[in-house]
Amino acid sequence: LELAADLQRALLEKQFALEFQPIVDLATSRVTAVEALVRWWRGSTFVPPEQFLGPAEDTGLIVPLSEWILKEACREVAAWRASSWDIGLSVNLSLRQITSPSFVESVSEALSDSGLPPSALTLEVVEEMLVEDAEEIISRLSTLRSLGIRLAIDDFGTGYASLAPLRQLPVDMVKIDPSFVAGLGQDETLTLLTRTIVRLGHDLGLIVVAEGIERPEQLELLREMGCTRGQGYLVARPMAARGVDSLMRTSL
Ligand code: G
Ligand code: G
Ligand code: MN
Ligand code: NA
Repeated sequence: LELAADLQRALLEKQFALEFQPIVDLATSRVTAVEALVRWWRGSTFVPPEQFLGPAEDTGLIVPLSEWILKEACREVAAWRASSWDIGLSVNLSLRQITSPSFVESVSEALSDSGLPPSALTLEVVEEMLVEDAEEIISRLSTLRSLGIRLAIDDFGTGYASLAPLRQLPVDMVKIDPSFVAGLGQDETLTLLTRTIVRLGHDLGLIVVAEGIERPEQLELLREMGCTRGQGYLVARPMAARGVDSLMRTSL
């Protein structure tokens, strides 16, 4: 409850910030997109998203918070693109955000306000959101996709119904959960599963992103498997917009 009150105040007092984690094309090592990640500095204390996203969801504050995240992230990425840097943006969605009445409109508004083209925006959902009573969610996401927005399944492989969402919802991308990537080259089963997910994704015509790349060995194996894109501390850590500015200058 105290956290809930603090969250409300944090929103009013603009205590939230965004970081952006680069996502690279594994074949060329070029940065193709950034994933927006919300950060909360409660005074001088950093509160991890895992601690406040649940309470924000329970209190409904996730809706205005997510609207701010989308607007802010679209604005930043549109500015980078205006400097002739061809990058895309990935944004994580929460369940309550998608089911809120203003969801589709707020995404469209974030795009039109910033001038970011719909095709430059990828919305990430987790499998669990697409399993039960998901008709309304699937319908809303499909509406956005028909506007040109891309959809990704985040943490792919960890849900208990991994393959059903691929049939129910037209998606563009799967993001392989870090728990698979962690075992690359060290655990035979995880290596085999990763290879299988890459192949499955490609057979379905999807972009496959590996997350949580921390060791050179993982990067090499993913390249050898033909995985499309990679993300992780070895490639680049999440960074403030200023950090992305410098990255852009060295990338252009
Ligand atoms: O950035 P970090 O690894 O600490 O994120 C932890 C979790 O919080 C991840 O599951 C991530 O998807 C989620 N997360 C980070 N930023 C956002 C956001 O802007 N919106 C939503 N809904 N989830 C986020
Ligand atoms: O659930 P989601 O995939 O959206 O979570 C993304 C989070 O994963 C980010 O908040 C980021 O801080 C974290 N992350 C990104 N790269 C790595 C990595 O290489 N290792 C670990 N442990 N976490 C990472
Ligand atoms: Mn994500
Ligand atoms: Na993930």
